[in-house]
Amino acid sequence: MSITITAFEHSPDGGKGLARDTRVRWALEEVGQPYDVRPLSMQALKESTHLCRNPFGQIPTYEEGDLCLFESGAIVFHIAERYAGLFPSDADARARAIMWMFAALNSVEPSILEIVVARFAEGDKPWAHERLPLVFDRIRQRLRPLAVRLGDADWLDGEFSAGDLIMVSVLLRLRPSGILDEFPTLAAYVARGEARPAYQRAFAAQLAQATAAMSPGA
Ligand code: GTB
Repeated sequence: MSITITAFEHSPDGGKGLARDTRVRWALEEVGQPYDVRPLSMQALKESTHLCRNPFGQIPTYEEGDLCLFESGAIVFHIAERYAGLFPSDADARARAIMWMFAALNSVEPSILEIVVARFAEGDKPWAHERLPLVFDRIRQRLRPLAVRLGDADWLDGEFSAGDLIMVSVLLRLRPSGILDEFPTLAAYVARGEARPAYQRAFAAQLAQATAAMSPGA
């Protein structure tokens, strides 16, 4: 059955791969499944056709036959369950991989998303410059124990899994802030994720799409 995902037609990051379709593309590349992309404008996200796919009017979504999913974590979970390559076969190790997916999405990502709120949604408030350091401190409170748990291992729990895929994707959002450099083992962990051939293919695909959108007709 063919797979179609949605992505920004014009990604606001201009091809840096920071939007959440990249993690879905990466998962599909890891398991070797081809996919089509339906690029959507900001306006199309809020139209009824897309609201049927995702009631919140966001990307990414995932269609496969009659199945339509939204939420990048749920999509990567589904891909990992349906296709070999992202979940270990041992049941306990699989449970831990799922735990790391949730940890990335529930315990780490929310603190990182606060940067966007502090910089863009609240950037014009008189207290904005005082809030940003607090936001960074809360991120450090998550990164410190994560770095301790990772130690000098390559991945969070043995072999690379969907848990690492989501965690690396979440941490990548920190790159522009420079905060990752304070945690060299985490920076190296993210670099290992980015060096995977499947990530490289996913990144190149989203970049090609962003570049084409910037120069239509070229
Ligand atoms: N929890 C959902 C998930 O994990 O799938 C969140 C999905 C989400 O936030 N989607 C964003 C979206 O569709 C794109 S990824 N936004 C449009 C809207 O809400 O109207 C978030 C994102 C956007 C832009 C950048 N960037 O430019 O760097 C990075 C990440």
